[in-house]
Amino acid sequence: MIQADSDSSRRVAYFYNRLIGKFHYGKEHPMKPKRIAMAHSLIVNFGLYRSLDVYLIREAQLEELKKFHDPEYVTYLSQYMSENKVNFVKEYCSTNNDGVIPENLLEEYKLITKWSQNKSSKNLNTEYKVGDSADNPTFQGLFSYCQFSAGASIDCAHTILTGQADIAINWSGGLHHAKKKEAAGFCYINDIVLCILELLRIYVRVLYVDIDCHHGDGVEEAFYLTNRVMTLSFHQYGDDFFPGTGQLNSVGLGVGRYYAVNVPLKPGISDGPYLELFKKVTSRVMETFRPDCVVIQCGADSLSLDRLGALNLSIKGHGQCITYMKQFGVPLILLGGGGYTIQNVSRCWAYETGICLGQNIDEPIPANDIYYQNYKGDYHLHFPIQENVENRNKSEDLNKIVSQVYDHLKNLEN
Ligand code: TV1
Ligand code: CA
Ligand code: ZN
Repeated sequence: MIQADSDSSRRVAYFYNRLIGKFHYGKEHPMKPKRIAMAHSLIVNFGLYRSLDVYLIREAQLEELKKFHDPEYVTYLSQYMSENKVNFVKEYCSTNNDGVIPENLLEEYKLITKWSQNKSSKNLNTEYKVGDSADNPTFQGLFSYCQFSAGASIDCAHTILTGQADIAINWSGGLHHAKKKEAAGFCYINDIVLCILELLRIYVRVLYVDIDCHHGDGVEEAFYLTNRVMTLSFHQYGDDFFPGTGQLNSVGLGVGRYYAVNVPLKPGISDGPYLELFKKVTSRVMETFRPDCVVIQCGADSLSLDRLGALNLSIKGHGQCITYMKQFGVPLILLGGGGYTIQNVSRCWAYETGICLGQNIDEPIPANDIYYQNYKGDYHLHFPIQENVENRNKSEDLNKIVSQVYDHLKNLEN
């Protein structure tokens, strides 16, 4: 039974486009856009869509991406897609039409051929870290994928700013590692930075909270020098865990000093200690920073049994972070992010969509779900917690983190 809790219900804008799930980083690559389609399918099958304002994700235009990214980098990314498109058109022509270009594709074909010939050699991959490592491959439609992810996060900001929603959700966003002119950690365009920049056109202060198991380095770096955005990341840290930044003493610079907050964690942290830490830190941050809006990167790789992360949260524990942030009554934007055991990612984000609506879903996966087979072995929404995982964070380590963070935040009180 769905428990409707009308007191905590909010007007929720949910952004989706069924094309998102079609993009593919490559067969062995852990990042699977399909998980967005799986989450959506659960959201539909649990009946949550009936209470959501569902918006179609549009592609952000080049000019919008250039609000944060280097124009040459954006052009480079767009050209790359065009090059793929050339191959696609060529392949299409040779397989279907014996090399004859159909009239309706001719103009497009000419344009993209010209682009791919004009491409200067300095623009080839290594400078922008695109296609030069297994982490950030090029793939069919890469640029469109970036445009969708960013278009939705920018529009999340707009629904909040115009008062059309109290909470806005984009599970295809949250690509927190992308830099001004560099791809990193499966991220090419930083939809989060673009979203926050849009919010800053009206709001004075924006809080960014990142519960992905990786450090939110791209967002932290973008706002490292400003006091209008506070970035707060909880992440696994140490033993060369990617990206290697996010120490407790990275606090921001200049007027941005103490407006970056980092909570580095060792593997194995479970719901109890994580939530205690999360609440202690976020409550003090809310009290001292008093943001006009909170953007949450809800990376689901902090869940137990993730393919890349080694933290030990349950879906309920992960969701309690959202519940806790919701009770401050400040507008929220929820974005996706990491999450590599995909049947748990879709469970988690469907559950958190329910939380936004004040609907606590807890029933098995509906048998008519088109991705039903993906849940084979356990059709419950919640997976059992791992009892045999050691929490390598001693309570004295965690207490030390809290008191350090409090000391940093004391510098902001006046
Ligand atoms: C292709 C095929 C790529 C298999 C990448 C895990 C793969 C990884 C792959 C992988 C993998 C990383 C590094 C490598 C530093 C680099 C969306 C020397 C089984 C937000 C990004 C993690 C996390 C990048 C993104 C990391 C996010 N881990 N198999 N790659 N090097 N890269 O460690 O924060 O979740 O692992
Ligand atoms: Ca994080
Ligand atoms: Zn991650």
